[in-house]
Amino acid sequence: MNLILNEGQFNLVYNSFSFVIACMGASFLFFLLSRSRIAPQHRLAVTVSTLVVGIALYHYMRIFNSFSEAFSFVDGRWVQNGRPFNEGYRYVDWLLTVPLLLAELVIVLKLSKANTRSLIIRLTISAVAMIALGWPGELSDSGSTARAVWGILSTMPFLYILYVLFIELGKSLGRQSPHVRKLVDGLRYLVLGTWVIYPLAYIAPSVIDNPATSEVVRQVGYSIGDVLAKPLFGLLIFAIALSKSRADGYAPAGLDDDTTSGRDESSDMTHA
Ligand code: RET
Repeated sequence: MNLILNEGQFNLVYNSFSFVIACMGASFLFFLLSRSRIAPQHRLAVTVSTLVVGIALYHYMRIFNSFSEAFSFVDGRWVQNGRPFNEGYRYVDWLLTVPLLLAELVIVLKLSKANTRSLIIRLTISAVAMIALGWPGELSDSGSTARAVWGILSTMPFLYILYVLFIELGKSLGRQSPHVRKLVDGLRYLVLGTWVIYPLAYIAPSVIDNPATSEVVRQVGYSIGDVLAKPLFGLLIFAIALSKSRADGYAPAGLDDDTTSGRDESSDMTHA
């Protein structure tokens, strides 16, 4: 059955994708241009953030094009024209970015090597399982049993990830400074608060009868989730890396805001 969206519904999805592209592009540049503010030993987490928003920027451009090509404007309404809207970009994006986001969180904490390795391996496996199990469900008919079963299977690794972040990671936080501990705490709640958007958007077609409304809710929901989970999460990671850099005594020349104006340029050169 061809989906029909009214002008407002089509524009809402279209503009959400456009907004996500702007957020990913701006945060990509920000992470790239600000990396010199971070001490070299804390830069890896920011590098991973840069990769995540770069990957998402690319995928959202593809999603945006695929969406606009899949609909034609006929008699004042947007009618699906037979060219499929490729939802696969979204899942491929998550397959790459979700393990990276989790790795970023572990890396910035600078735990022991063995602890870091074990956390990254377990989180990566569960993230891949969560997304791989969600994909067949996303392709199933709305309201079908298959959609519900795949959704439940995918929720299991999702719960395991939350368990690792809240219970296991909590034990490792003792060694962090109070400021960093507060930031990491905020980060965990950001993950909890934003990641639940995804399963909620996933069940929209099963609980909302109107196919146009449920499609809009799902697409806008995933888009909001992606902006919070990638650029905003990346900014918090950046703040942790910055705080740790300062605690390590890292003060790059020319970057201490308004104190630079009266300084002799040759001293900046020697630090460059
Ligand atoms: C699916 C299927 C239904 C059940 C669950 C899901 C969870 C998805 C999540 C995705 C997170 C994506 C992120 C992307 C940002 O880059 C697959 C929708 C639990 C949690 C964080």
